[in-house]
Amino acid sequence: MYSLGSITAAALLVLPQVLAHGGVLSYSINGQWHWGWKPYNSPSGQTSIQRPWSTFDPITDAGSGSISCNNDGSSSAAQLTTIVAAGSRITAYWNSVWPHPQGPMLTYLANCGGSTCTGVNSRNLKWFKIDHAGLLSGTIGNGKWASGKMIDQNNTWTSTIPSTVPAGHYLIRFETIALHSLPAQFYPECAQIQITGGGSRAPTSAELVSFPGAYKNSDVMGVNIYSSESMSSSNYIIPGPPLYGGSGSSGNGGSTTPATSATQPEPSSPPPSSGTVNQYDQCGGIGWSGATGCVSPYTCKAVNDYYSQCQ
Ligand SMILES: *[C@@H]1O[C@H](CO)[C@@H](O)[C@H](O)[C@H]1NC(C)=O
Ligand SMILES: [Cu+2]
Repeated sequence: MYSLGSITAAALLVLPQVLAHGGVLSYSINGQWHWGWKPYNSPSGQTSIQRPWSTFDPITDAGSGSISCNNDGSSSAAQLTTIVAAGSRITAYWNSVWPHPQGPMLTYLANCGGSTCTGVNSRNLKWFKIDHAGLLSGTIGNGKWASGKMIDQNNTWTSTIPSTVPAGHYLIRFETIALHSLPAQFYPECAQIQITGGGSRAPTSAELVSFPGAYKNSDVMGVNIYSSESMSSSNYIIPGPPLYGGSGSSGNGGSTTPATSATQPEPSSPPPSSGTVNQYDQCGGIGWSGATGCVSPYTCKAVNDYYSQCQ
C-alpha cells in the first residue's frame, strides 16, 4: 500500500515533466463527482469509471490504436460503470490549467451491446458524435477556440446525453485536439456509462465511425494555424462524422462553427532538421527541460506559461 506521503512525493516527481500535456482527470454527473484513472499511480487497486490510460503525452497519429480510448484504454481489473439518465449533462475535467487553447472539443458515444462495456475492445466499436465545437470566433490563426473556452470554464467541457439515444451500455469519449504544433495532438479518454431512459433513434450509418478510422492525418493534422492563410481564414472544419441527430447540440453553446465550404489551409512543408528545435516544436515553458534553441530562422516564442514554440 502507498501512504499518502509517498503518493504525494511520487506525484511531485512526475508532474514537472508532464505539465505541458494531460487529459481528463475526473467527471461530474448530476452533481456527483467521479475520479478518473490516475495514470501515474499504480494500477493496483484503482477503481474508476474511466478506462485506464498510461501517460499525459498526446497521441500524434490519427491511425494509432490508442486514438479510441488512449493507451491502452482497455477496462481495468476493477472497472466501474455509472448510470446516467438520457438527457443528463456530463462534465469532464482536464488538468488545470490546460495548456493548449487552440483546437476543437469533441464528445462521442459508442454502444457496447450486451450488458456491460467491461472487457469490450473500444477499437471494435462504432462511435457517434454527440457534441463538438471548433473555432468560435476570429480566424484560425488568431481566433477563439473551443479548447480556449474549455480553459476559461475551469478546464471543463460539458456534453448532454441526447434524450433520443437508446438505453444501453456505452463508452463516452471526451476529446480535445491541440493544434498549436504539427502534427496535431489528440487527447481522448473514455468512461463507461449505462444510459437509462432514452429514446429509439439509433445513429445512422453515416453518423457512425471507427477509431482509428474517423480521422485522417491529412485532413486533421494538416491545419497549420501559423500559415498566412490561417491568419485570415475562419473556415475550420471540425474533424469526424456529422453530429448525431443532425443539428448542433453543444452543451456549452459552443457549436457556432463558421460555414465549412472553403478548403482548409495547405499543410506546411516538413520542418528542417538539425541539432536544435524545429519549427512548431516546443522550446520552453514551465517544466520544460528540453532544448531551447530554434532551427534558423525561427525564434522561441511563449504561447503561454507552459508552452513556448519555435515560430
Ligand atoms: C474547478 O475544477 C477543479 C478540478 O480541477 C475542482 O476541484 C473545482 O471545484 C472547480 N471549481 C469550480 C468553481 O467549479
Ligand atoms: Cu501538451
